[in-house]
Amino acid sequence: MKFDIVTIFPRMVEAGLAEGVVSRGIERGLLDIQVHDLRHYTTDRHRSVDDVPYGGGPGMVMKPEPLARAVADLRARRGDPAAVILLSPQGRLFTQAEAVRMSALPHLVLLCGRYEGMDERVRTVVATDELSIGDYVLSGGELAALVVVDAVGRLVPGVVGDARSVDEDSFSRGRLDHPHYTRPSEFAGEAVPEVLLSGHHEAVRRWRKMAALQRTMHRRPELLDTAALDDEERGMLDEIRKEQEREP
Ligand code: 9D3
Repeated sequence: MKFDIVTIFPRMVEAGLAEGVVSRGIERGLLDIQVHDLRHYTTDRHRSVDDVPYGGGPGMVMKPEPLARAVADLRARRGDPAAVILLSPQGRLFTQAEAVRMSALPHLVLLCGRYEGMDERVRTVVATDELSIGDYVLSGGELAALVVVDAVGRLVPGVVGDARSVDEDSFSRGRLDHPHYTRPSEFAGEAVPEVLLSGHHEAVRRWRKMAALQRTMHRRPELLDTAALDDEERGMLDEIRKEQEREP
C-alpha cells in the first residue's frame, strides 16, 4: 500500500515512521510511504505556505496553490490516489471502521495543515475527504497523519507479524480487551487471578470474555449498543446487569 504525506514538517513525520510496526512494513516492502515537504512546491522567494485571512482576524491561513501543486506532482509521479485526505479538526471522525475501509485502498495522499486553517478551496478542489482523529486540539495535522498511517498500515496483510493480534483487536470486535498478566504471580500485594494459573483453558476463555464485557460495560457502555454479541456474551451481560441491581 502506498502513502504520500504532504507537510511543512517532514522530519517530524519521518521520525514517527522510523520505528515500530510501520517501519517494519516499509522494510518488508509492504508499505511504500513517502514524505513530501510542502515548501518544495512554493514559487516565491520566501517559500510562503500561508497568508493573512481575507476579511481580517488573527492568525494565518494555508494557501491553496502549494498544496494543489504538490498533489498534481504526486498524481504525475506516483499515480492517481484512491483518496486525497485533508487532516483537519472539521473532518469526520477517523474510526477503526474507517481504517478497515482505507486498508483496502491501494494509494492514499494525506495533507497536513498548520496555522489557523486551510483556504476552503483545498477542501473543494484538492482533497476528496476530510478526517479528524478526535475532539481535542492539535497544533497541526502531522500527528494525525501518523495515527492514520499506523492504524491503516497495520491492517495491511503481513505488516503485523501475528495476524491473530489484528483479528482479535478490541475495536474490531466492538468491546474492550480483557486484563492481561505475566510473572510475577504476585506484585505489590496484587495476585494474578487464580483461574489464569489453573491451566483450565475453557475456564480461562470464559473468564476473559466475562472480564472484557465487565470492563466495556463500566468504561465504554456505548460500544455494547452496536457490538455483535454471541449467546454466551448475552448471558454474561444479563449476569453482570443482575449483579449491578443487587449492589448499586
Ligand atoms: C487554534 C485554532 N483553532 C481555532 C478555533 C482551530 C484549529 C486549527 C487548526 C485547531 C487546530 C488546528 C490544527 N489541527 C489539525 O490540523 C488537526 C486535528 C486536530 O486538531 N484535532 C483532531 N484531529 C486533527 S486532524 C488535523
